[in-house]
Amino acid sequence: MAGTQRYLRYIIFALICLILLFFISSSSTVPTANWPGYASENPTDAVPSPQSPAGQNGSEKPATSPNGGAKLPPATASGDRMNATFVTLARNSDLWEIAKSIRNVEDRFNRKFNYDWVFLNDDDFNDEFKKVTTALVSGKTKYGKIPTEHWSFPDFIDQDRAAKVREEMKEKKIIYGDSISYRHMCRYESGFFFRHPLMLDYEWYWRVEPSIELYCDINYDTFKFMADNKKKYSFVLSLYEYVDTIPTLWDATKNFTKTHPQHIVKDNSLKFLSDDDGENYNHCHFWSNFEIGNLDWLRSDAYIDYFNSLDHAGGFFYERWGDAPVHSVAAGLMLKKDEIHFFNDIAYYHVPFTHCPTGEQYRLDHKCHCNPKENFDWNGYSCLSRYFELNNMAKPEGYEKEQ
Ligand SMILES: Nc1nc2c(ncn2[C@@H]2O[C@H](COP(=O)(O)OP(=O)(O)O)[C@@H](O)[C@H]2O)c(=O)[nH]1
Ligand SMILES: [Mg+2]
Repeated sequence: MAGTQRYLRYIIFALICLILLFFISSSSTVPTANWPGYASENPTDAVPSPQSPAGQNGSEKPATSPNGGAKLPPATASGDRMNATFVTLARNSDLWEIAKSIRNVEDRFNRKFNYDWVFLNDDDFNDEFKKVTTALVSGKTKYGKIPTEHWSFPDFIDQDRAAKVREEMKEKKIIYGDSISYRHMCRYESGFFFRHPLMLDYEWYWRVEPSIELYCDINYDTFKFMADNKKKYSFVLSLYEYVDTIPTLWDATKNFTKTHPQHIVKDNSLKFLSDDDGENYNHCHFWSNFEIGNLDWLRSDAYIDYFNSLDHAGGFFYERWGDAPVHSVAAGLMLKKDEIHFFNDIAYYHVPFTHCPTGEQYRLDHKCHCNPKENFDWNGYSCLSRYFELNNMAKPEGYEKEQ
């Protein structure tokens, strides 16, 4: 008898469990998984695939082409795409640091847009580099090898003089002062990356370096913003360059402006670069590890003439000219001031500086995770105030607290 009762209790208990399970599974208050499709859905269903590299000029504007092999969710942003790509110069050994950067860029921006990503290297990329980066990027990935003539000493450079400079800079403990590869890198970023065959398909680029972070959601197409607002070059951080790396850059620039006055535009940003109407350089520059810019501008006669004249002056090897002051001086003199844009809303870190947008409401609305106390913008070593003054821009509310 006791045994039968125990069975009955088991059966009733099991029935109650079944009824409970039924209610839980059919209840509308329990969230169901509703993620964008992964492997089972073909991402090309969501984004029309382009006939040719996405172009902004034709009336039929194709979208970006998602990276079919990566099995990532399709782009969520509607609308046309620009003819644009991310671009990274890297070594195979940079893999895990660039992987972090890619993940930041994808999470905050590119998963919504699926723009392509071009990787350039002076060596061959290995299979692991390609495999990992392709898995992370939502757009197409392309890998290019830099031709030797773009990553070597030009024949007009005196090798002994260059070697002596490296020794002296090493003594003086100037950062990267004794490095040959760093000089090739700076020269390449100054004069060649935009002419690499893989880059010729594109009109816009966003440069990304290893180990960077993005701190806020970017919910609009920054490339389209550049085009719609007639911008050619942009920045998030600006600062004073280490003088010992560019002692004669300004003299070389003045020689260029004398011989090529036609390339200097009216209403430029000279005031950002010089406090005495061009006599001397104040060493302000846009930090070029972040850039969104127009490749056709870099491929213009004006920019190429400037690069060639600097290259022949020899300062990439006889000093240690960085691509940041080179790009900045060019943008400052050869673009109208309203063609340069400050992306306040792109919160960014590259060691050791942070740009964290001033204004709490913006940071909350865009799910920012940067500490506003670390914002470099209004620090005495930043050049942003000069940029604001030059462009008659009002500094954002609360900037005093971040000085
Ligand atoms: N392929 C290649 N890339 C390099 C080399 N040196 C630097 N880079 C890349 O050039 C960029 C700038 O170098 P980085 O070490 O970040 O310089 P820093 O930001 O000025 O300290 C990064 O994207 C690096 O990955 C090199 O010798 N070969
Ligand atoms: Mg770097």
